[in-house]
Amino acid sequence: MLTRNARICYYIGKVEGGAPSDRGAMVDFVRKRMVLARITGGDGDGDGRSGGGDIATERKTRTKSQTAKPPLYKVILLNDDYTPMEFVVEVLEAVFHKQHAEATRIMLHVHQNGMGVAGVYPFEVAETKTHTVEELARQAEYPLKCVMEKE
Ligand code: TYC
Repeated sequence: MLTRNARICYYIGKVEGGAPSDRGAMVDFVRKRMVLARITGGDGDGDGRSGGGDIATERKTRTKSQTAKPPLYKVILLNDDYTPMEFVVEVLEAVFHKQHAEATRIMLHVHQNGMGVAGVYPFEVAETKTHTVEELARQAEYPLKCVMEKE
């Protein structure tokens, strides 16, 4: 205990440029440092790092995963009155690699509900597919529209 107190006194002297004059003030000071250490996950000296023969706690839990997942984007087809159903089905098969039955289901969903998700992808893939759909529609002179939305 003596060693620990000596360390604390040394530490306080190091940080504050002199030990607090009475014991109550010192205890209070050390208590505040330990609270700080608990909040910051550091060792209480305010530099956010541990070590140096210091008083307090090590952080034991990780709150963020190491491998961040990329954000995903929905590619959404919009309904219109002019694009033929078969063209939309072909686009879903060619661009979104859907089986014929699934492509037909998605097309009918868009036709009946005004919009529907063709697929979900990382940003650049979603962007390329969106442009491809609009380019195919433009070449065929259909007004089919496609937008992307963050998941
Ligand atoms: N509503 C169109 C029609 O009746 C078909 C259609 C479906 C158009 C889906 C666009 O994204 C779309 N011919």
